[in-house]
Amino acid sequence: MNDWLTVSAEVRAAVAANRGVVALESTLIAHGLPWPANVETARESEAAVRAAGAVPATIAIPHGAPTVGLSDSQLEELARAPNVLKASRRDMGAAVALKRSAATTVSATMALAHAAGVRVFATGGIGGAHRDAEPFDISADLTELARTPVLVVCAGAKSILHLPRTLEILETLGVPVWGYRTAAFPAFYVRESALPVSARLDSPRDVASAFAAHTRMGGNGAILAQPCPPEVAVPATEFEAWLSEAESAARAAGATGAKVTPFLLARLGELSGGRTLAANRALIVANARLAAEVAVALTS
Ligand code: PSU
Ligand code: MN
Repeated sequence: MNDWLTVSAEVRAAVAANRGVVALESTLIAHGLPWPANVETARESEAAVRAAGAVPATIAIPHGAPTVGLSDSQLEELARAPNVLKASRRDMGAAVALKRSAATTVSATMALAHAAGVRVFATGGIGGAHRDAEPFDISADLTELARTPVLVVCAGAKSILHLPRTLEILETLGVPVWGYRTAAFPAFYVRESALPVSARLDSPRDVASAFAAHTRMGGNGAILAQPCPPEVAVPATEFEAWLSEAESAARAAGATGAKVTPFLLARLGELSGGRTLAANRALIVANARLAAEVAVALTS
């Protein structure tokens, strides 16, 4: 194993024994959800992975040490600490050199998962192309999917994004977008968009076969998109009203770059009276469970 990477004993043993392992990201803990919902969701996700027979590997850079498989106390520290960096792929080197604590976004988590031999990863929603033409803003999650062979299980792309543009970029980059039991691309808190996925897959076994075939033929990352659980999903029209208000607030506050997504998610939580927060939590845990089922299917 790489000497620059700390991998927990449990994760290392599971990877060596070809058991199912699921990577979980930490930006949603440090920047996506408020305390204490963040630590509760992280623990529920780990429990959901275990219940499905796989090993959870939450990933972050505590005090400058890239780590796959955080301990529970590291997880809680990350959830409580102020001033945790939000690290995408490009930010990891400086965080390590300066011994800064950093949460990893989808791009950075994919890179570290791959370095540890973990093939399946669960999150809430991936980043993508933002709606405004100016300032121009496209997430590093998309290019990482193009280069790193990890399956990202999510509820689609965040509904704060320009979804048609995001899907076109993924097509250009050769990244499959599979719908789990749906032909319509899910839109995070909103169960479905009017946009098609590249293929519909209906079982963890089919997903495992498709991902194995994709990587065998030289493909890298892939997306498995599962709609938000129906009990907590938000209707599209209601969501659009909250979003335009949150976007005006973001412009007024001058939130740009890496600050945009956390700002919008927090504002949406307030505007919706906590409904987007409930949806976000539920979809993250549901994705962790599905990712574990796929990870187990990939090992047999
Ligand atoms: N899923 C969630 N909440 C989040 C994220 C995902 O439910 O906060 C994070 C992921 O880490 C993703 C990031 O990579 O949002 C996107 O940030 P940006 O738009 O700055 O690329
Ligand atoms: Mn961005």
